[in-house]
Amino acid sequence: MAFTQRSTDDLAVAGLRLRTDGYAPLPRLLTPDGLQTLRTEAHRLAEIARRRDFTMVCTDSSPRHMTTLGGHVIERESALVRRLYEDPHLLALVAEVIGETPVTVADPLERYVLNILHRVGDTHGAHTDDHPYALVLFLEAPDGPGAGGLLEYVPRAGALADLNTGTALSAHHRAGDAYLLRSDTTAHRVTSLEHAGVRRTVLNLAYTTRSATPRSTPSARALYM
Ligand SMILES: O=C(O)CCC(=O)C(=O)O
Ligand SMILES: [Fe+2]
Repeated sequence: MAFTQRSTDDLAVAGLRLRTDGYAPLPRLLTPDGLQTLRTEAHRLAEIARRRDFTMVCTDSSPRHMTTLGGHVIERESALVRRLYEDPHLLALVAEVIGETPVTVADPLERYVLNILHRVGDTHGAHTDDHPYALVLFLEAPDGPGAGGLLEYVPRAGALADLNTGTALSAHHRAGDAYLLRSDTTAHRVTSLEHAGVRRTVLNLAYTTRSATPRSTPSARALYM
């Protein structure tokens, strides 16, 4: 199995953190073998990923400088990611943290995406996601926070501009780490990479719930089509 085991207590702590901060870290979620396998898969998928450099008008014109691959392509190209997304152990872990049953996303484009920051200045600017939960798996990451690529987030944000008021929380992650985000109501962004030769590659798995109101903004199509 690609995932390390968590105690019920650990998952309860993560659930509390998610409800309080909109964010819950899951350090070293991937086993060394799981990380190796997924990183190799990400390198293969990166060959067909597309470079994006633009400002997203519908998210306060926040910047996107990154290489991405949308779920509709990943679905065709990667049996591994297809299986991972519906892995019963993973779904059980997500259920435990969010306190309800996660439901897989119907839209293939947004179900899972690959985001690669790999040039100095690369950044994934401010936004919220269309679906309530994001499980973000780190396949490559700078070793320390000094190289950038930090997640910044504001729970229950009234506006994306809340990220600029000095109240944003931030988190650094290493390869093999993961986090869960209440991604539809938590404003979030990834800070610019500061050093050359550093890569930050994540696989974002999106989940919804039975009670969630479906939402669809143009942003996912602009970044992943
Ligand atoms: O890379 C990250 O940590 C965040 C990814 C993200 O926000 C997204 O894919 O919507
Ligand atoms: Fe996001």
